Amino acid sequence: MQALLAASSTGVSDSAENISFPATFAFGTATSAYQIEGGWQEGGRGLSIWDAFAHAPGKVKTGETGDVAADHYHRWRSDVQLMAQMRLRYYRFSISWSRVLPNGYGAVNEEGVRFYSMLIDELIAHGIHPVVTLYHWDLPLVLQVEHDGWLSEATASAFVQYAAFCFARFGDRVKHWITLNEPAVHAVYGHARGEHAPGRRSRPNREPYVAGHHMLLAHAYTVARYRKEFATKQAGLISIALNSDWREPASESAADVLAAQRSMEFNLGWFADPLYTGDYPPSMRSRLGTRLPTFTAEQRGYIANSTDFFALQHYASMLVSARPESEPLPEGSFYADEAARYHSLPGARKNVLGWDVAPFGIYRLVKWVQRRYRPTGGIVITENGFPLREESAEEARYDLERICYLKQYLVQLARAMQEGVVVRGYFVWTLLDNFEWAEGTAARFGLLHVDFATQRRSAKGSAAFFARLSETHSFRYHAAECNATVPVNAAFSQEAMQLQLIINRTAELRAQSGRSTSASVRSAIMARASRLVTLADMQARHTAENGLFRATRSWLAKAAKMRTFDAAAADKAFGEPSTAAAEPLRRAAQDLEEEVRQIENELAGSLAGGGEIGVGEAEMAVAPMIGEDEELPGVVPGVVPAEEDATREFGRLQTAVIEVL
Ligand code: GBH
Repeated sequence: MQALLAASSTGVSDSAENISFPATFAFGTATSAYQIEGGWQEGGRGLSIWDAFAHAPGKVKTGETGDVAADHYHRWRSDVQLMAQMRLRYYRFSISWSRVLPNGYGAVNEEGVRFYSMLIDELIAHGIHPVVTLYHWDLPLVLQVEHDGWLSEATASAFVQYAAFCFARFGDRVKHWITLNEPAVHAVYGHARGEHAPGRRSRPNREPYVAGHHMLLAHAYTVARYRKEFATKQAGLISIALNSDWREPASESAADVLAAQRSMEFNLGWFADPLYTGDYPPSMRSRLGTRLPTFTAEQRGYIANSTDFFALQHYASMLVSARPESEPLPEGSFYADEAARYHSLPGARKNVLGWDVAPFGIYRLVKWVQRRYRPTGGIVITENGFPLREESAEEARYDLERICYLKQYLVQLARAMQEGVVVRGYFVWTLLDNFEWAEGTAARFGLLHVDFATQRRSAKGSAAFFARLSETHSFRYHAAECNATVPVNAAFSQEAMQLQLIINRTAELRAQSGRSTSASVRSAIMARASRLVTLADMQARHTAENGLFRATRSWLAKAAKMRTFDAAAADKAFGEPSTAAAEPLRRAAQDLEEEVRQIENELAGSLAGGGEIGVGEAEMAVAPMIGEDEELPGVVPGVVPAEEDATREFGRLQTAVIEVL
């Protein structure tokens, strides 16, 4: 009996994997100016829309501002030292536009230029490549006040001038540029939801599209300028960073599949389609009509092919279903046009900001990007990371959840790369705890913990992990360390097959001998049946964790079916001997005929003697046939037809087992 049940651990693979990345793969960390610098009124810096927004009461949940943030403005030298100690080779940071050009355009603040120039030199001196974002949401306040910010084309022209200025002053040393950070998030959170600067929300289904349009134009003209005046001499690459949550269809219905696709197009395609095709996705054009601005032919020429690589940022995933006509959103809501409903992912954990952790999401996302855009220069993940509350440095030292998040997302990225998706780099958001926009400093994404009272930095466990990864380009991943599920479908098939054999044999012997099945065989069968319920539930969880929701539904159905294999029914079935019972069993187990014959031979001796069938015999019969490493068929075809069912209950049990195979 023990041995019979012990066999159940076979087929479950739970060994550590070695995940590795090419030697040329770029590992780095990312930050942004307003989130780390502080020094808001120092060194001649002009104000930005985030200064104004954070100082307005009630906008930041904790009441904090970025006035000091992580004080990087004063600590940049030691922060670079920390990066060097972590053996990082790439660092993505942003330039504060208003620190360089306090009024958005015109007068230059040389002190601000010097700050970034020294930072860049310091990075290079430590062997760290600077990757520079020109705009991470901190628009010079003047441009908002005088021109309505991104609602005006004037801001786009100002941006091009500012960018060209940066190329001229820093481009001799900076070889990787990002024009804008997440224009979609900036447009929606800043111009529809009002949760980010500039905090607008009065025309939520119009302004985001106008702002987005001008950001796209700013990007396109900047890239044209870079390519014309700087790229050849400076030999650099340029792109724009786009964020995308992965949107998984809530069901296989055509409506939901289309809704998920539409949702991808309305969020990522909104910016990515123009970059590759020169225009917005047709789905947006048809639903938004004249609310979606248009590009002239000349502008299309500028915007198409305006990236040297695809800078992709990803954090979370969600389920998407079609929004029924009967449940419209209030007229004018930004989300109404998309006609989608978002849901939590079944089986996913939520991070402290309520976002669903789903490593498979990054795999599907990069595949989606690769398929739709085939981006020249490949994909660089310019942000991915995990927030925790980590009050103390001590607590933050054991950020296993973050390490697991990073590992599991990287495992999925490596998997996509193995399948041909071109990914060239990966940047963790973020180097150190900082001002997390409307969340204040409460949500910490850093690899380094920052005590905001003392500004002391301490390494979290994830800093050590990432340092090693950045140096070795590989890590070991073991599902158990992250409490991740492992596939048990092979174990399930194997055990279901064993159970099938035992039942078949039991039935045949019973039919031939006319004796009832022994209690020990019955309980062995019941124990195996309940083990199958557990395995089916485990596999359901595993498939859900991996976004294989159709499989999840079928595993749940299998588990439910196996549950009907209850003791009372078994008693009834096994207690009433009947010759007819053997017939459907044989039909159902056609594939196993050969094996059944073997069992017959092996059991021939005990059969001759008659009597009860002992569990040991059944077990012996099954065990030698199924070696641990043997490949077993997953499916046994055939279902016992009801009309042949002389012993109805037994037939039902039989069906349960066969169907779940
Ligand atoms: C980035 O934006 C920013 O570039 C960066 O400045 C910021 O600090 C960092 O992320 C962390 O927030 O609630 O499940 O619907 C992230 C953009 C958009 C990603 C909303 C998560 C919500 C998923 N985020 N999305 S969900």
